[in-house]
Amino acid sequence: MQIRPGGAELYSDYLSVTEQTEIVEAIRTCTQRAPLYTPTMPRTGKSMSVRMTNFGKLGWMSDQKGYRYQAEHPTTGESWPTIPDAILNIWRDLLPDQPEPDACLINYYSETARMSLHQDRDEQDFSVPVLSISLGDTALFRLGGTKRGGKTQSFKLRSGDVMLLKGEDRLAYHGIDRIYPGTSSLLKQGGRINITLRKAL
Ligand code: MD6
Ligand code: FE
Repeated sequence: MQIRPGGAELYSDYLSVTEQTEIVEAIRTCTQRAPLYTPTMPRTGKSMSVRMTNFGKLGWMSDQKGYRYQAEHPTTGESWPTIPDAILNIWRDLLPDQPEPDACLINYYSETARMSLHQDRDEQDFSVPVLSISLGDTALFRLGGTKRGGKTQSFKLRSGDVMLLKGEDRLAYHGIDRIYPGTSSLLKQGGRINITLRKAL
């Protein structure tokens, strides 16, 4: 479970298939109101390869203006759906002493999508961990240190795995190098969903 002394924790197979299916169903319901959209990069305006949406009071956004949290969906202008209990309960189980998350980012990866190395640092209080849930196809995750260009380690994230970035590793660089298509039958259309729960404010 502990990956390394820095504080990252990996709970392999944390969710049963039944629990995973329940979460996918909840996401399907919520994305009817808050559809997946293609975010763009600050400055360049280039499209990211993942598609995103959010649940909770605040949604993490990236567009030409930069990274931020905002209360409305960028294309519908509506507030984000509330975070489904099936997702929130994982935070309550693993982080009972932490304040409840106000932001739930949903990333959808097609077979060819990737996520370049980044830090999660748009939140106010870095002492609150970030919780990440993997669903669908296996991904190759890369975890580095708190400085760009340092040593990194790679491991696979499989459907039902839950990871915490906490302690010193809360600000570790991380990214997704690739997806392994066809490694899970959870999502009918294939691909991978990553859910990150955070306390933004
Ligand atoms: C992903 N995850 O697993 C991307 N961020 O698709 C993240 O960016 C991430 O896994 C913060 C904490 C845990 C994560
Ligand atoms: Fe991240």
